[in-house]
Amino acid sequence: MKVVVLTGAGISAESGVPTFRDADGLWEGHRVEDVATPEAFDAAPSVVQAFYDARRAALTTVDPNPAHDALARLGEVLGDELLLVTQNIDDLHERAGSPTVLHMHGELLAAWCTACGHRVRWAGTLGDQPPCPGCGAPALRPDVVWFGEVPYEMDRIVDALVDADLFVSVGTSGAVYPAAGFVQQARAYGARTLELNLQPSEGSRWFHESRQGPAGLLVPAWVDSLLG
Ligand code: BV8
Repeated sequence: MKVVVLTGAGISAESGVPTFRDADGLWEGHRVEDVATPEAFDAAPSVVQAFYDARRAALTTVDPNPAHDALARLGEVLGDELLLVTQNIDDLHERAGSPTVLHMHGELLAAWCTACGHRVRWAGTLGDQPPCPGCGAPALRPDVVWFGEVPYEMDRIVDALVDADLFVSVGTSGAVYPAAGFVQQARAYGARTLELNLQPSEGSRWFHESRQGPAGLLVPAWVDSLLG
């Protein structure tokens, strides 16, 4: 059985990672959409770098929760039959042991040089403009997909949606595209669709079934039911 699982900020909420809709979606008084854009980076790079440096540093203070652990278990059993796609830029799926994780919006623990295009794993800060390990230019930006930028590995995701027997969405508000449109694509190609979310999302009506509750309870229960 081919399964595609899409996760959003809600799966990391119980680990202590704030969601985008938490804190009324503001960061230091900025609308998230205002700091997570290339325009914001051009206008005020230090503000944007500080936003991501703080979130990168906070990663060391949080741990995976039972929802991440259950998806790692599912990945161990299903192998290539499962594609785990996340909108999250944290590393909690990997730390829970998920064999493969597709970060469609990038990762906090990676940097990208805007001078030479070099990509590099990065755990420190970028606000102090460290030199690029590739070309030496002080031109590193967070390797995340900002609003108005094209998400990563869209071809691989769409291929998996077309082949999917089951599409499951966990902890996402369905407010941001193209991720919010995956349920309709998967359903159009015959997949059964299931939503696991604390509250109904903007896309709930597109799912065959929508279960409300905390991911830390819903996801282990669903994985146990699937693996029997
Ligand atoms: C693009 C990285 C072209 C940075 C992010 C169509 C219509 C309208 C607008 C658009 C459209 N197409 C494109 C747009 C523009 C835009 C967009 O969607 N804007 C929105 C605001 C209207 N999209 C883009 O710009 C995208 N690029 O379209 O390029 C293209 C497209 C296709 C193919 C080729 C080219 C790029 C978008 C990516 C932006 N970067 N993140 C960073 O993280 O800082 S988006 C970021 O916000 C996250 O990654 C995530 O995607 C989104 C937040 O959403 P969620 O993860 O769902 O989090 P949220 O807080 O909203 O909700 C949490 C949910 O969890 C809630 O439902 C809550 O109930 C639930 N919950 C809470 N606690 C729990 C829980 N559930 C279970 N258990 C709990 N304990």
